[in-house]
Amino acid sequence: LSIELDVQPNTVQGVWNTSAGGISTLSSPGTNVGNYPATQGISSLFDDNANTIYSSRGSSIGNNLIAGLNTGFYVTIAQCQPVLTGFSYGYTTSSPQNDPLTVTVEGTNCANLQTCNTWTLLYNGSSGLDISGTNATYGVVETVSNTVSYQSYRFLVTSKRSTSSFVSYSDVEFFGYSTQTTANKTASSPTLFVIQAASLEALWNINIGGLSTIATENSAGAGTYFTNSGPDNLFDNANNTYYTSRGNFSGVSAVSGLYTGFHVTIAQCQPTLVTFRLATGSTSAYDPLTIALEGTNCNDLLSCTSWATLYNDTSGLTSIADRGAFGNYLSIPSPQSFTGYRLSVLSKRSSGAWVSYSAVEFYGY
Ligand SMILES: [Ca+2]
Ligand SMILES: [Ca+2]
Repeated sequence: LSIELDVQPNTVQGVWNTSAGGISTLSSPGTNVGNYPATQGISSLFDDNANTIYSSRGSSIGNNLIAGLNTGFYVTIAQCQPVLTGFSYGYTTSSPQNDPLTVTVEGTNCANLQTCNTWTLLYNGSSGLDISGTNATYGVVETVSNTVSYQSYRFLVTSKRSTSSFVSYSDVEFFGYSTQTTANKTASSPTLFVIQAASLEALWNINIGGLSTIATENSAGAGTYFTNSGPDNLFDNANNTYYTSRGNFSGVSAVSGLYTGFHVTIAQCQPTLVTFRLATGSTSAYDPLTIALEGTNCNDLLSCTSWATLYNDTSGLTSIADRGAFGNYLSIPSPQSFTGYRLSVLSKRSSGAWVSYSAVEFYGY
């Protein structure tokens, strides 16, 4: 079963003058060979924004057929023992001449990617962007014939569409599978968990310890969350975007939004959650005041009926007046390893049409 694989933060590095099998030459912002424009750097690649792009000059300055070739990036995947089986590139909206047409994909388990010289070639072919002039955000998902786990991957552009000054693309998505329960981990200092973005689901009608129901996006109605206000807004590093959920009552009441929440899988080996915290939303009345957090090792979170309650207490927001501000860190009394987690709101500050909050952070090892 293929899922979208997530990027380990701070591991993406742009490269130039680099070919499959060789050492990576690192790129940097600037206006020379080996540079990318400062506003079109590698941070544009995994920001879920099709309007931000990564552009490379490579070894040529000028409008020609070679500028931007033999450039790309390497990246480490957050999941445990990830196996890459597919990818797709994102189009730029304005520069079809910059589109990569063919790419190489390599995998490695080197600890130091900068000095790594053991890259295994997994793919050499189309970028998936063959068709020009489409309104699509992403190109075709290309299949990588691979069954071996590599923690890190390198993507290099070997040809482009036309005469241009750069090779540019807006995003790259990774598909594959992972095994999150296999590692044998010992306790260490908690760090911020990477969530598996594709596993995140809005929920309502949550039965603690049992089943829940998927909530849908809508402007009104029971079992819905407010338009553009889904749980992805909890993990976007923006304190002015909110998860705003109605639950089983669409209207102003003391119960609107209760027993709503989300479930999510953590993208790393054998995660053990130790502490977590929430941040307030736009309006005090909608703040969660008491919450439950459950964990499971079920593969399918929606059908799962074996949820263990890890925390059932205050949200940490009781005394927080500022909007978009984090509350207190909340400690799990008896931490243990679970791959999946579910957060449910049990009570809110006062009467309102929904429950709303701006962020959740999970820390563990
Ligand atoms: Ca982007
Ligand atoms: Ca947010």
